[in-house]
Amino acid sequence: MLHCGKFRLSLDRPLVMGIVNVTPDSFSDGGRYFSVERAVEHGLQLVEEGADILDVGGESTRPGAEEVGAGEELERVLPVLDGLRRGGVPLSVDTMKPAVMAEALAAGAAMVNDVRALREPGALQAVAASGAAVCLMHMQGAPRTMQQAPRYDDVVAEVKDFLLGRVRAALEAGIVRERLVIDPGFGFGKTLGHNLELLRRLGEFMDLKLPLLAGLSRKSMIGALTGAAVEERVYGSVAAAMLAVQKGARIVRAHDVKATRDALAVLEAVEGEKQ
Ligand code: HH2
Repeated sequence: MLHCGKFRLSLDRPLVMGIVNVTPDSFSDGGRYFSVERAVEHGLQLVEEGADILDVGGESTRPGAEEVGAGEELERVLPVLDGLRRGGVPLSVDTMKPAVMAEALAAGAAMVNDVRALREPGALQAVAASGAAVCLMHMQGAPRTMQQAPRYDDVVAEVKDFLLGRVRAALEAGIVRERLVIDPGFGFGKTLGHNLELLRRLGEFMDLKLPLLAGLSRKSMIGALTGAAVEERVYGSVAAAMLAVQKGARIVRAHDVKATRDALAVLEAVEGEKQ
């Protein structure tokens, strides 16, 4: 059972975290309102398609992406969180910034999804002060440069060690285990070979005895394997999500919620309930 603010999410069946990106619009003034409206509409659509959680992000973490200030990020994210409350599912905020975490949690977010695993000063405290769940993700380096020369001796062992350290830090800060989720961070400072090895050996993360989240949706590794452009990576992404769940992932982060849910329905029927 994942404790997610006022929500309790059963992990008996795999959960789908639907992705809601609130990225800047190229049309300046009227554009922002339009993009908030669209993001809310899109998120509500994902709930209809079966999303169990919505992950709202105001800063891209794509390799090479530029950083955004906390004020700007909040301006993007808060109105969308507000609009998505009526969806009735827990809302996660995808951010690395403690100031954004604190405000989003005050505005009712039930989860923090941090690709820096609460390493920014003040991040542990911001989450500890709430009852929200938190996803601790591994990343080597920083988004702008992480794909330049990722290097590991044993990618699985190193990612596991890192996550174990962050779990300990979270527990010490007073965030109880029931609120923790771990994520190996596919594509975050990893080559295709590293990503494939992580997926192949994902079962080894079960040692940490925490729910595992896998984010593979539309990532460049899917592009590399299929030759498909970003918006055409749905089939490869669904296959990767299924493999991740078969190897123990309990939450999959996905753009294409309906496709992922349908595939999971087949998997669940064949495999039955897993814990
Ligand atoms: N991947 C992205 C963003 N946030 N969070 C978790 N926990 N795990 C992930 O794998 C993960 C994540 C990728 O971000 P970006 O490239 O900005 O695009 P999108 O948000 O559309 O996936």
